[in-house]
Amino acid sequence: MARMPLHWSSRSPYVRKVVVAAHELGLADRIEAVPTKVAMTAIDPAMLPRNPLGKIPALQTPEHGWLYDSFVICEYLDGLAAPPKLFPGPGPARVESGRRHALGNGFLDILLLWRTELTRTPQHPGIIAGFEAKRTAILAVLEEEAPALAAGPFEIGRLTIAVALGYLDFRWPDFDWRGAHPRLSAWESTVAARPAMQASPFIDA
Ligand SMILES: N[C@@H](CCC(=O)N[C@@H](CS)C(=O)NCC(=O)O)C(=O)O
Repeated sequence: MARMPLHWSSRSPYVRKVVVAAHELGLADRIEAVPTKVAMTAIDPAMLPRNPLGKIPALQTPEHGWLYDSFVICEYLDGLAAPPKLFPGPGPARVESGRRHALGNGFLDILLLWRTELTRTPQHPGIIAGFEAKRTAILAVLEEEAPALAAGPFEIGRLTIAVALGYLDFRWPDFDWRGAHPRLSAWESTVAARPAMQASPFIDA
């Protein structure tokens, strides 16, 4: 079966979500990575007909044409795969998975906006303070939830939280969150060792 082109970068956490999902679902060989450089300040005009938001990931599918964003692409891949799946069926587990995904993805959104703010001179101290407060709150909630994270299956919510923590380490290597969050740190180390996570490291290429 033909491979599906995926606009891809080794620096993008949202792309990594898709690649990890593809590996977890046994579909990695269905995807053809198309290296793509985009940024808020560097739009690729060729991307816009494929994703008018100008963002990656975008996956070309036989049934739906170009699909975006990472959550939608992961759900699409989940539909192609045999169990075990990354998206629970309707019911409480689905709602809880969706909440975890919102937390992990929202964390990613904050970290990306934060990096953009750091490129500006002068930076807005109120915005930076807000990011710091949210990062503190998110890590506190995740530390509280770490036993539950460890007790359940690796679904789209846990996958996204794992990618967000990996991105935090990638872009803020000097920020030691592990010392104050030992249970979260232990869980992150376990999930970071999964073959799907190992197959898709962040690289600043
Ligand atoms: N909500 C989107 C976010 C995607 C996103 O922001 N990707 C970044 C790369 S990490 C991007 O393409 N940025 C370019 C831009 O904002 O114009 C998703 O989950 O796919």
